[in-house]
Amino acid sequence: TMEIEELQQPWKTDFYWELPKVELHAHLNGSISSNTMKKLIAKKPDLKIHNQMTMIDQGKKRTLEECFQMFQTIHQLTSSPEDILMVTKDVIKEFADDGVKYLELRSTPRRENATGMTKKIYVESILEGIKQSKQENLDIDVRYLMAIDRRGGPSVAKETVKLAEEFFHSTEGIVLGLDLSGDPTKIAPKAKKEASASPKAEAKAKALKAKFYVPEIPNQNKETQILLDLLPDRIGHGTFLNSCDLVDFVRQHQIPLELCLTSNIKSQTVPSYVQHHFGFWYSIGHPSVICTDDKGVFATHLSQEYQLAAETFNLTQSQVWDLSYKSINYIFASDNTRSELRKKWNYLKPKVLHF
Ligand code: 6MZ
Repeated sequence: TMEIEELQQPWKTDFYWELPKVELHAHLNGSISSNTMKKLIAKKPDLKIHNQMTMIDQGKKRTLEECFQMFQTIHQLTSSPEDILMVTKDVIKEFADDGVKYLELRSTPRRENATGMTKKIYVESILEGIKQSKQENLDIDVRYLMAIDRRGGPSVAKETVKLAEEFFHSTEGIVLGLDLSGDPTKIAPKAKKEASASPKAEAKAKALKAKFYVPEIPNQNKETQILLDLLPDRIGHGTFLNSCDLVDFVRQHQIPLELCLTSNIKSQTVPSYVQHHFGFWYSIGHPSVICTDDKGVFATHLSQEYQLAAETFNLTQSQVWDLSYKSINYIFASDNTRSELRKKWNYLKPKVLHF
């Protein structure tokens, strides 16, 4: 069966798979593979959910709104602490199998009344999954970013910051920071400002690194600037950094971008691979990290994203290597972890780069 599996996984053939990689933008519930999804669906047949409702096949597209509906469907399938534990372990294993050596997994703490899962239990289940994966000696270092869904507004944002702080102190660097995500169309501008301002300000005070999405929808330059003024440590997508002022600001502050090609194309925030803004940011040498966003929903792998970027923008193997090596600069973990990763990359370099 190994042979068949290899054949069905063409991205596993080569360089892109062997390339050691860093994944900095992956939502847990969007990263569930179809294998794991089958297990979840089998546990809850009454929901009548099938695989096609939770992923977007090759060549298919959806609107961003439809993508957010898919997350609601997926959340119905991951409603218990056991589900979250299984999903966390499977996702980590899959990233490790794809050559990812360092992973910052992000996820929104969720309460589910039906199963009695609290936000705290949710977080603990993820941390348990990370711990168990570590005990299995997988060659991957996993950290957790606590996500704030924009829809919740300021009160949920504050609650999440508090929760993050609790775990920040007790997990010795596993909980690294915050992320502002969720549907960018679903929150009033004022609430959005407060939601984004409060965690950043509080987190800064508490020496937590905080990170934020910039809205993925157009014509929100003013709000984008409000978010940028908080000086996020990294920016997810950057899809609509579409005015000179915004671009200048991001360049001036050298804020690294997490770029997710397939996600943007399948959710139609970018019309095609060649038109993806990776081309622009890469050409000016701006700190850019290739990421998957939701490898399950968008049916991709990090190695495949590297391959797509390389083939679309004509990168050589050594340019691809440098892209991956530089992404180590932008992780939220300590300098110590950074130098461990660099050592690993340098050790692997002659084995991976064939000239
Ligand atoms: C914005 C996104 C996203 O947190 O339940 N999420 N937010 N833009 C995107 N681009 C497609 N993809 C995923 O994972 C699912 C959640 O991640 C966020 C949404 O809030 C979604 O509900 P967790 O593990």
